[in-house]
Amino acid sequence: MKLIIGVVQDADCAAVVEGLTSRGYRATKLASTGGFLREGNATLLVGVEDDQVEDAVAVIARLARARERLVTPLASAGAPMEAYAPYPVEVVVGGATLFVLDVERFERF
Ligand code: 2BA
Repeated sequence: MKLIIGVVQDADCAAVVEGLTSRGYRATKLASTGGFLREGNATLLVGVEDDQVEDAVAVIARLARARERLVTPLASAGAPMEAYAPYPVEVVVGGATLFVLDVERFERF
């Protein structure tokens, strides 16, 4: 068994969860915050059989859309001020950021 941990944008989360559950996958949504933009995003936990990983990843890839964002990042606490650039930068936010982990043990009571 594998655990897919997927960070998606809030705007795509409902569609991704719907896409996964409609294909029989179970998903858990956790509210999360990106370290760079400091904005809300969503982290999905999706437990799947090994042979379902590619299909589940394809569902997420189809429904999570990359968007360009112009942002002014906040300075990190403790970071040297000379390393902080207080002007807007354009970033492309996923899509999705996925981690696929081996599951040592799975129980559901
Ligand atoms: P954030 O950390 O808020 O990052 C949002 C977007 O800002 C990133 O999109 C990337 O385009 C840009 N970005 C992040 N760090 C940057 C930096 N140091 N310099 C310049 N641009 C930077 P994505 O790469 O699509 O990431 C979307 C979200 O996925 C991230 O939100 C974070 O919550 C998560 N994520 C991405 N990579 C991760 C990792 N290696 N570990 C844990 N979470 C990750």
